[in-house]
Amino acid sequence: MARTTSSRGRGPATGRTSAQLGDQTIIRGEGGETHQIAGGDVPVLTTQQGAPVADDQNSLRIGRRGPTALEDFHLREKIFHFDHERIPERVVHARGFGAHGYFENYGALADITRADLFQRPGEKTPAFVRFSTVAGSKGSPDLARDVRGFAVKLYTKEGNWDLVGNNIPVFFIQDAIKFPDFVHAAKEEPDRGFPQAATAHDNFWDFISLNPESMNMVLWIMSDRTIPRSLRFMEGFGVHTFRLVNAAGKSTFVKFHWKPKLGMQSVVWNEALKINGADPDFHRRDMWDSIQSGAFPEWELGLQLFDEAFADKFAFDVLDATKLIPEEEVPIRRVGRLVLDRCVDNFFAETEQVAFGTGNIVPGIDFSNDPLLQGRNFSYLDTQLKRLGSANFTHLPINAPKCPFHTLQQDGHMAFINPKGRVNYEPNSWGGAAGGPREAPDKGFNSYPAEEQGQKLRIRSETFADHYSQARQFYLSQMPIEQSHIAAALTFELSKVETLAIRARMVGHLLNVDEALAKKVADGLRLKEMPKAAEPARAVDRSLKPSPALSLIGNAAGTFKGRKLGVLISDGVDAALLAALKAAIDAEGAVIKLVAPMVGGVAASDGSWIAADEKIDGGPSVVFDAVAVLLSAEGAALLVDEASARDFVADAFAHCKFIAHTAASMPLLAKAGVAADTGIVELRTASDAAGFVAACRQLRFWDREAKVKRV
Ligand code: HDE
Repeated sequence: MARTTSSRGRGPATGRTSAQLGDQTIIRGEGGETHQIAGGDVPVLTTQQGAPVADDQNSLRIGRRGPTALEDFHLREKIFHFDHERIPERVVHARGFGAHGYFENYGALADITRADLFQRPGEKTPAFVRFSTVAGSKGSPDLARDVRGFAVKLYTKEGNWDLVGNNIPVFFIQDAIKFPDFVHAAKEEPDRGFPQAATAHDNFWDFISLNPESMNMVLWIMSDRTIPRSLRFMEGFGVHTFRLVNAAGKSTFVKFHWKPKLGMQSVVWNEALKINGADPDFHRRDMWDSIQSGAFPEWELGLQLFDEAFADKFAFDVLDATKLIPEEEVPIRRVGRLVLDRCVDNFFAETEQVAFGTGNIVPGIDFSNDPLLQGRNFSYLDTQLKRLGSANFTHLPINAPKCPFHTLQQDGHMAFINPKGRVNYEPNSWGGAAGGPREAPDKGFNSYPAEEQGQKLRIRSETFADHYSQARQFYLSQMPIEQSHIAAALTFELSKVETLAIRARMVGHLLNVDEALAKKVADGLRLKEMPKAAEPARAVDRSLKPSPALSLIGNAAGTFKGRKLGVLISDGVDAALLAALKAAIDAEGAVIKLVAPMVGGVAASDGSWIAADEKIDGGPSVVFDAVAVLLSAEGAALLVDEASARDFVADAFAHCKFIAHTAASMPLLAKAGVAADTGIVELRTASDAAGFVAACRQLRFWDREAKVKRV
């Protein structure tokens, strides 16, 4: 084996070399010994036991080229600890991104709940939120077509309240007992270990097609909701019906909603596929960047409140998590806002170790009998023991309440909150403080005393039997462009299913949702014959009125705020035009990023130097919401034959983005196949910039889509 003289292994034979690493100078002496001279007052590196470490570059060996000594406690401890760095990833929702913030209460809600956080107007409750995808592993791409988790931990003065929700208001199944089957079917197939983070495979659609209660959710997951542009631009839902209980013991049913202040927005599927390649961290980077820049993401908490009388007359069972209550039937009351204003200090300690649980509720909030929720109440506590390895996971700072807490639980692995004193049981006759914590009959959590009776049965209520009517209602509530996306997504996913019978079975279900949709998908799959409609357990109710609130595009916020404009520039870029565009984007509260042939920058028309944010193939247009192509004639001549520049423009066009350009950029636009439409805006002078940014408020120029997406 060749002998190395690498500076890390053995020092050079003579003299000393030095290298600069950050603020440290590493000096390698003759024979390999190393000294670090810290720049400034930095702590000394130690072992876990606190012993100062003299050499962190070389293990202890016998002779210059001899074996390593077992007594090297520093080496052993370091490798041992490294070997145990991972904890099991979440069995679902493994990939996530968390941030801190607060919930601010708008007004007192004492009439409907005694929950402490809702009692005082303007009160701020610390919050931690973790967003996630469901199916993929920790390292999967952000833009997988998937439901997003939206889990909120509120550290209230009467304990932690976790609202462990999703960005879709309904769920796949009605009973927790089917959750393992559902998740097995959705995740990678067990024999081959793929596909990763994708439902486009046989097992998923096999299960779904045999499980008609999923159909409402299927329509939702095939909609653009599962490819959000940003975690900041999506809604959140508690999904189940919960109860709010006031001080007099009166209960009101509630469904929880989070409404994004910047409105909703999604990407298109072809864009999602490309974003996953260009920036698999697209969502977490977006969240990180916006919080770090002070543009704090915000949602309003909405309550849909209803009573037993409404529940009795509503067309569906309010305990069935595959159904929602349209906002048009029970309006949403906005009661506060959630602001995320701080990134985590340590991803593992906070985002990875945070333990949410549906069972974490506080006085004034209570469960309903939703069988999915009841099952979840077991699962979340159970899963924490597996993942965090100790019943003391609540001692971790991210999980511990921020209000005083006193239990009589003790010991166990890693217990580091250890009460002093003699008392660890109750009742006891030790008086006063020595007697330890006592129960509080009035102030403490009292379950709502719902009357329950009946036979012990494994049975699904008749009232859960309608599987298609709300799926149909959702589909008919979408704008035509959204309907076409749903049909395209179903066609894409089912095209990946190899078993023809499964494809046909799914189309049989779609016939109960909407015949035109079923036909579109059948044609898209080139099914030789139309299958028979699936036999519904209960006849489809075709009289449900569409709910316009369910459309994403139909409820766009009409702002470009918080969005990103990507500007392709070259030497000779018109400095005044670029400055005007930047000013208009700043005024909108949006972000501008400059993309150039080389990241160092370009020489502008006025001789100034403009640094770029990205090199052309590092900043493809898929990571922007709109683009501007501000090339000079020389720039266009240079880039017209550059594939990444053509893709920049062609993709922006295909993804229906607004495109501004200079006249000189036309050769590149023409080569990229751009055909004129009103979403393509020529910037003649600096005064045109503001008009373009105003047009971008529509977010996408959907009229173009029929011209660029033919199958
Ligand atoms: Fe979960 N779910 N879930 N889930 N879920 C978990 O708990 C489970 C369901 C949701 O960011 C696990 O700590 C069962 C609905 C989110 O840490 C696990 C059932 C909704 C997160 C679990 C459901 C969710 C989880 C895995 C059917 C939306 C991520 C790791 C009865 C309302 C929380 C963990 C985070 C995580 C079980 C259904 C949302 C295994 C048994 C419905 C956002 O306990």
